[in-house]
Amino acid sequence: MKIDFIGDVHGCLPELLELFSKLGYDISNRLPIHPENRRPFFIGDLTDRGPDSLGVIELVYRLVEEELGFYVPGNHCDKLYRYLLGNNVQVKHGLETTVAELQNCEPNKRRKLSNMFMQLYKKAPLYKQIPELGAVAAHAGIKESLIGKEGKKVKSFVLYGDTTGEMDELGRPVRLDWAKHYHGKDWIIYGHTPVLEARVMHHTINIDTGCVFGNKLTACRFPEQSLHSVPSQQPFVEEKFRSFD
Ligand SMILES: [Mn+2]
Repeated sequence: MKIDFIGDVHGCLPELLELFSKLGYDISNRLPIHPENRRPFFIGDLTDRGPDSLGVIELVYRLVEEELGFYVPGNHCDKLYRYLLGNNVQVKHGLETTVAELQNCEPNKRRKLSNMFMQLYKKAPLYKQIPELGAVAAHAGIKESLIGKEGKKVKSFVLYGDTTGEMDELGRPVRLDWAKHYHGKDWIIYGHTPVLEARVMHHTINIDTGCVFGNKLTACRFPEQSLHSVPSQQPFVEEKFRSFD
């Protein structure tokens, strides 16, 4: 199996289509198809902040439904799902743009896209082990001791990462650098924390290069382990990017 893992899209549909093109997918039909049967794997956070979250939902839903692609959810996906269930979630941190897109739709289209997303989310595993590639895909990553496990702790880790529950001086959740202490054999492919350049640390690769914050959208090919990016069309927001030692 040949996979192209794709980092946090956050509604950046034009960049996603450009990335597919760059990776050699034929995007002239309804769904992007690769001549060598490569499959895209979305590592979560499809929506929020970007210009076309609904377009991204529809595309990923169809790819997964037709077994042409894979998806694991991110924290933004989890929140959108809870919003669509009617739970009392705060419509901010980007969710407001996706909600506005839904509210601007005809009722039938709104229902259709809401249902698509809910199906996509409900059917998705929290993270996915791909033994033939020696890889594990999880939105915010996963610690070695949690691989193969389920439960609340796993869910919180793969959606939010290793957090302390505290905030930093800019009001961002304090994130612990789990990758620095990861010594597993499997490659962990993840996103969630925007970085200017894809970050390879031990056997982990963070491919969230902050497309929605004006940097670039990145894919990582397996088994080749090569990185491919297209530039963002969004304004650059420097303070959203983390640097690591
Ligand atoms: Mn995220």
